[in-house]
Amino acid sequence: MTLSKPVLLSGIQPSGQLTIGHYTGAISNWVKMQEEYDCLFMLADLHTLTVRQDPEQLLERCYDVLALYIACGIDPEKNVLFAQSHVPAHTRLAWILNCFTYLGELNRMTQFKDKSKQHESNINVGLFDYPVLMAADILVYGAHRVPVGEDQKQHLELTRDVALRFNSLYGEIFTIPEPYIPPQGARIMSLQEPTKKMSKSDANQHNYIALLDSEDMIRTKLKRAVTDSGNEIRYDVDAKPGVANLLTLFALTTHQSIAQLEQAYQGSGYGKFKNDLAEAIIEHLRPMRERYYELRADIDKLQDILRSGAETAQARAQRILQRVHDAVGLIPAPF
Ligand code: AQP
Repeated sequence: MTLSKPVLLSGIQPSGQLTIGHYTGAISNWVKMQEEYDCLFMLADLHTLTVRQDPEQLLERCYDVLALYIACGIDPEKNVLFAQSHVPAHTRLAWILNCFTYLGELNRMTQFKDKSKQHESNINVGLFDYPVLMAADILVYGAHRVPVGEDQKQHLELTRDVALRFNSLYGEIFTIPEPYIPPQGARIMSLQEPTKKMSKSDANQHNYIALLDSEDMIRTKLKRAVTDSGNEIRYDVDAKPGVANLLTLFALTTHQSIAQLEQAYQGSGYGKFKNDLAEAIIEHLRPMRERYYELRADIDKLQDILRSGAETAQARAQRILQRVHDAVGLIPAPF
């Protein structure tokens, strides 16, 4: 008898160019987990609509992100790769979950507060409801594990609360998901403002390293990265947040410990440190980038992957959605 693997669900919004933070905080961990788990990786395209997107750019970015997932090592033969908008079960479950989520809970979400400040002229209902759609994304597949960066932890806690509430009323319908937060790289900070998270939609492109930045661009961005007025390379998040962030990136891209790096760069100054980090990142990303351009050129293949991923995902999501319909007393749907 073969035991089924636990289910894992994760995704990234195609709302900009993926950064090295998405790589360390999300995709590199997915790659490691894909053997152990039964994985579904989505393009969280519906989530991007909570902020105004340029339609042509969004479409291109969906393909960019899919090609990046694969180029980084996600195997489309072993995992379900799909677009959130292709599987209607997500939004159907989200509506039902809306009726089991309290306004007070959503009001506490820090991402909503932050994004409302960033987009004052477009504080739409979708932005407020984002965590409920995220809960549906996860619960509709019975996901056991959800790899997330630090910033998504609160949303996952809400997902668990809503699932427990629903189960306490209707029985064991939903699996209660566990987060996976990587021990290192779960919150890569902005290069110019190292107390703020590195984000792909940052208006200042010098705040992030995009996975597809040119080699020269990576060198320039790191050269300009904020450190501090001293010259000591030491990991101290409070006193030296910029240096601590760069040390984290260095450790992740070279598989050395922070202590080894502190030792190796003792007395060498920021210039050499940043230079070496730039070269380490360039080398680390090189194979992925070469693979990316090959994949991105084959749009038919990318569309095939999404088509087959959507079919599999929809068939799987249907099972839990049907149980939810039965539980709350909706007429069984012909689907
Ligand atoms: N800087 C980061 N460090 C570590 N992990 C990160 N993640 C994002 N930025 C970092 C993790 O990547 C996953 C998918 O993120 P997302 O794009 O769906 O949403 P986000 O967290 O809102 O990312 P951005 O770049 O900040 O998006 P925009 O700028 O479009 O709002 C998540 O697991 C996230 O934690």
